[in-house]
Amino acid sequence: MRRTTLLILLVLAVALAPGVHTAQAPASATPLAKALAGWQDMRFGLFIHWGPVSLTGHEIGWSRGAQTPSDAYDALYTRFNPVQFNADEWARAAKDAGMKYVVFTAKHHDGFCMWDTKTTDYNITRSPFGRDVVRELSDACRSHGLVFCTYYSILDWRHPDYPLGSPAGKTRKANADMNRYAEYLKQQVSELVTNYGPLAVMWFDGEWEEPWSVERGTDLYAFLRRLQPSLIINNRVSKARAGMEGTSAAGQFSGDYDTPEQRIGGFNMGRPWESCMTICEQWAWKPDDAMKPLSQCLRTLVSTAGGNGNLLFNVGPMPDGRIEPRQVERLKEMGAWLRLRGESVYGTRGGPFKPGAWGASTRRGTRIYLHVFAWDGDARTLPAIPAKVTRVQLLGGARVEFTQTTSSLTVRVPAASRDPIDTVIALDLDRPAMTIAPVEVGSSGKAPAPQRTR
Ligand code: H79
Repeated sequence: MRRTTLLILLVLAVALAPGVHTAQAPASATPLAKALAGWQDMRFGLFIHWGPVSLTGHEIGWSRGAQTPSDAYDALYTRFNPVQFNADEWARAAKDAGMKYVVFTAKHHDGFCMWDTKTTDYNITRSPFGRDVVRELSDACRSHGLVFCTYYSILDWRHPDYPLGSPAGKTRKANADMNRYAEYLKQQVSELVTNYGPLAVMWFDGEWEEPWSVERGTDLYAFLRRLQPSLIINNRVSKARAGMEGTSAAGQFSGDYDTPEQRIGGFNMGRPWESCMTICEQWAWKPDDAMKPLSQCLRTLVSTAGGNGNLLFNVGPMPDGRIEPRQVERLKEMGAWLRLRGESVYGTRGGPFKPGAWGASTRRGTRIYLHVFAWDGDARTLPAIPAKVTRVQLLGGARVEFTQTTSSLTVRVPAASRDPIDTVIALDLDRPAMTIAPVEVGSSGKAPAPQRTR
């Protein structure tokens, strides 16, 4: 009897103990819930858009039948020979950036398959290059401790059975058969999950056209869930996405997380989300594309984490197989910053102060990390929170002057100690930071409007 009691106590103690990085997923959680919490902890991933289209410098999928006639587009793979492709270098670039996962375009809207598939000859092994890029990249990611994921376009403007065609789904094919196409699609994703998995995420896209439906999406989701119970599947598997905002319509089947595109998603503690965004302007490689400055890259990442989202940051490698050196350099700069400030990003959750031009906040345990972009002289004032702040310091140790009243909280940091991109300040509290309800910043009047933004 006493042994039974002891055993129960022991089980309870283990179950209630906080996790090492996060206490978001209890031990009893489903494989999917655990995977989602772990994926949220990662916060930062590399998106890679690549294929024979890189030979043209135009956008992947969309340029088919537009900038490049369809026949010419479909023949690009016959001269695709990226001899400088080195999966280890790509994985190293992601690693050096402080990224934790990689999502690769296994198949985009043009239908070209970057893996050795049995389902079609329109794949990388038939190119002069002849190597299985998905194989090499998934292996390299694993050996560098990165989590591998695939992007897969539901629509396929080239496949004869998919009803719509290039340009941009504006044409209709005569002898298409959507049911047959759906079988082809299932075989393809099952190859990806089975031969290259387990995958962390299956990143669907191209779901918006008429041939796809919530019913088909629900069926595909169930099919994949059976193949890999821990697989995370984005909301584009279904039809509930609200355009580029990427949120999901309430009450409709919508996969596991939301997908804002080319914008930072809205603050949301309930539904997981991930913003996908390009380091330049185009998804696929374009010569002399305009690259985002470091400050914008880092503030985007921090504002995303502050809204409780992930950032999937995209590069489009060149036709020779390399990621542009200037882009690799930019990624390295992000990684250098994260090596010093990473504890304020990885394994955190967003809030309680909502992000804005002023900055953002993240939290873990009894700590809030303030990420301050805009100062009022030496000060940053924020609305009050229902917790006592017991200690304030710059990440790295220097003490910070602070005052806390019933209506506000002010931190002061002299210019010399500030980081012009993002000054990170740790606030230690007398209670768990996750117990604090979200706080609006700026409109209350208690917090001054930001003086300037960069
Ligand atoms: O792979 C990259 C792009 O090629 C792809 N998604 C990223 C990750 C992409 N697909 N579409 N777009 C980008 C823009 C498409 C916008 C529209 Fe629509 C399609 C406008 C109307 C149909 C999206 C879906 C917004 C509303 C419905």
